Amino acid sequence: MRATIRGFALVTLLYAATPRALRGQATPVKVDSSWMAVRAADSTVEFQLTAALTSDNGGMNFNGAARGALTLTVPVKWHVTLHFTNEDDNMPHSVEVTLAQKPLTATSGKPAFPRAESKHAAQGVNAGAKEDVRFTANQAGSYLIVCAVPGHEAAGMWIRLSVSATATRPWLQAVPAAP
Ligand SMILES: [Cu+2]
Repeated sequence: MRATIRGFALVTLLYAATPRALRGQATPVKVDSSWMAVRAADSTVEFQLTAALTSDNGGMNFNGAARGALTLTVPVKWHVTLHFTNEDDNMPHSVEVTLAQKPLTATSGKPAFPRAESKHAAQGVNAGAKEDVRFTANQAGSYLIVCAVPGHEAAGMWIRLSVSATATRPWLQAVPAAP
């Protein structure tokens, strides 16, 4: 009996000592107000989108969020600039806006809005690379901001973009990650 309790305690201790990234359990994302800048006068939102901002999900995250744990909401017809940066020393990443589909399917290679992807999205870019991705969110709906490097979206490297017909200004919100 005592040995069982000790064994259980040991397993618990080992689990607690395992980095979150290896457990695949993302820390709730803390939204930083500096990530988003709004210019209402010309209906523009600028968003600092950083691949592998943290080590969560093995680095396959945007701003620390994986599996949809962050939602950027923008009013329909607003202009969006994604200031994309890759901070991952271990692998290339990219960005592409796709329609939200369930189940998640392999990226078709075509973004949901014209120009809503980084250059050579399937190859991605290495650590330190920066690129501005500009597009107009001209149709309301549910979208995803994904990494288009093969396998990354399936591994959870995606967040949500909601293009809203009723919102009057953009906002950013941490939400529960998909299982
Ligand atoms: Cu990636």
